[in-house]
Amino acid sequence: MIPAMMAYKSLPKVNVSSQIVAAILATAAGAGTFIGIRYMVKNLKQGLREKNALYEGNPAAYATQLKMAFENDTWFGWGTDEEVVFRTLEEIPGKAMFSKVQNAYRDLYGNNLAADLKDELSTEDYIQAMQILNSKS
Ligand SMILES: [Ca+2]
Repeated sequence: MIPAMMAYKSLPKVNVSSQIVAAILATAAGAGTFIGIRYMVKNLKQGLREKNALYEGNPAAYATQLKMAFENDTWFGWGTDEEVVFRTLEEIPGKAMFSKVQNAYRDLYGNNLAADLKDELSTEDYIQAMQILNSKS
C-alpha cells in the first residue's frame, strides 16, 4: 500500500515537470521561428541590396556596400563588418567620387555617411577610415 501511495503522490509531480518541459519546448520553438523569420528577412534584404551593388563604380553601389557592412548583424548582436568598410573606402576612386557616395548615401538612407562611419566604427577604426579617405586625391 505504501509504495502504491508513493507512486500516486509522485505522479502529479511528473505531470507538472512534463508541463514545464512542454512549455520550455514551446518557447524554444517560438524563438526558433522568430530567428528563422528574421534570418529570411535579412537574406531577402541583402539579396536586394546585393543586386543594386552589382553596378560597380556607381556611387549608390558604394553607399549600399557601406550600409550593408554597417548592418552586419550576427546571431550574437548588431555588428559592423570593418573589413568591408575599409575595403569599400579603398575602392572608392577619389574625393570627387566620395562626395557622390555621400550624396547617394543620404538619398538612400537619410543619414550623413561621415556621421554613420563615426557611429559604426571604434575610434581607431574611424581614424583608419579617415586616413584612407584623406589619402585620396
Ligand atoms: Ca552596425
